[in-house]
Amino acid sequence: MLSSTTGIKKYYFDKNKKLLVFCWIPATPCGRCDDCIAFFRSKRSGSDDFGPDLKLLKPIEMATETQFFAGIPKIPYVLDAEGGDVLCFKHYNAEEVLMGRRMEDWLRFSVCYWHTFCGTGADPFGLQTQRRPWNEGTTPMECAKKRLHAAFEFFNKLGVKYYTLHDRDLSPEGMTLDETNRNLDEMTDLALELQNKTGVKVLWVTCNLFAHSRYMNGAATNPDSHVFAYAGAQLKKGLDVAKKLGAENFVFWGGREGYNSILNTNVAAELKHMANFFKMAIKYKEKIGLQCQFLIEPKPKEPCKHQYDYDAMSVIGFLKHFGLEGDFKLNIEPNHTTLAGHSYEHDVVMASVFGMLGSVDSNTGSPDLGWDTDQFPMDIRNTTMVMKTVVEQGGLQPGGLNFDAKVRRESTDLEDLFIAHIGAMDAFARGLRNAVSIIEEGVIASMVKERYMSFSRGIGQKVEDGTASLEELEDYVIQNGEAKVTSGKQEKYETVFNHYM
Ligand code: XUL
Ligand code: CO
Repeated sequence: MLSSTTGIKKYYFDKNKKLLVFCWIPATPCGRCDDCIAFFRSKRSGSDDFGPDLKLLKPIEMATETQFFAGIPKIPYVLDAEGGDVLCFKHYNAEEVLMGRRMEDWLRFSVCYWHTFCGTGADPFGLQTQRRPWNEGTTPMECAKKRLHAAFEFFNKLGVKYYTLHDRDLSPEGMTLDETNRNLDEMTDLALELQNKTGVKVLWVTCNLFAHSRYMNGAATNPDSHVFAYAGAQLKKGLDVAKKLGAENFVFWGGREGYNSILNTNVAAELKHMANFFKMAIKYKEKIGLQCQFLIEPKPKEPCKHQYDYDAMSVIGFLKHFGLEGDFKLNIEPNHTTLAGHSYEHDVVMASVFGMLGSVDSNTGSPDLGWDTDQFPMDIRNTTMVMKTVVEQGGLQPGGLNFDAKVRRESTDLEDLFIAHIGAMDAFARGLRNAVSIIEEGVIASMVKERYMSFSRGIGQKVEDGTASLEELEDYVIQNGEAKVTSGKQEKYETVFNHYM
């Protein structure tokens, strides 16, 4: 009788709102057919309310494959969900159109491979706390394949269309470059197969040029040209991988490109070598016909005491100095921005102002700590600030919002991976809605416009156009005397902003 396990299913929460049953396996009721409903009604009160323990909620679509995340449904959008319901979206409604674009296309969410599937909760003071079933296997390659299957099950259930990866997350390093590359070939064959099967795409690929001990003194800024050559060889393969997987962007994060002591460092030489490394990347990209956006990810410190890509403005200055600004944009990670001593949104805004905001590693830190905690972004004020800039510049495409974030060491359940992403996606959906209201109503924009009004006429207009001279400014002051005191009205702006939260 009740053997169907496909199609529309129903799921249930217990009285504590914990997902109790989502799929009735054969030989038990499927929860969908008339027989099941009759069965429930005979056991319970005769209605869709099955008593204090079970509640029938909206029918949801089941993911087709469950191997690693049994018990987790395809995450639905539930408009009337209650506070304790955490395995559903309450704000992120992928298809909903805001300012002429679907939410999904404004947000372009991506799951990162390294934290979510390679992370184990280990920290400098303690070993792994999180046991992941995909890490159980006899060889590194066997685990790598299991991990990839787990990742695609996760992407599907979460409903996220993009993922990001380092070359070494996907596939283990071998004894030689050749063996490493063969591992990568095998793993990228499987990744491509799963991408084609599911429609999930690569937002960006990056090379891990910082973890191996050979890179302890840097990769493109290493004082030894042999190490530089190794980094170049790894980058060449990384670009091939990006092409093979159809990556829409390629990120450079210079983990060890910087110094720990200025005394042993030739800064000028290192910066030139790094620029030459990027020039080789541009050439090879052109040669293989790789169509993707190059991105540099700023970070001020950690692991190096000083990193050359300190913040957005340092990177933009570097790119302009070496004539590279036409080939790169920036991937801004707000946890890095706050480490540089700026406010959360500062680098997103600065990069955007210079037309250089390419993508965002959407995470947050704990400003009271002072290192890169890579937490999930849950603060609606922060997400609103970021989305305001993103919407104002017309979106992030081909970049996106990549969750470079990890669940806390103490969050050890598999479902925590879902809860964290769902919470952050909802936080960004709320940020988007708020930003759209702020922009559509235009109160802040008209206040700002009014504030700069004096540059639209007279001497201000000449300054704006770049035609004024110091002599003219002096004449203006002689004729007009002292400038009047004008309030900056910060509290008014903050109050108006809070209205949209
Ligand atoms: C490190 C960091 C990296 C880059 C990619 O702080 O953010 O994960 O995003 O290498
Ligand atoms: Co990052």
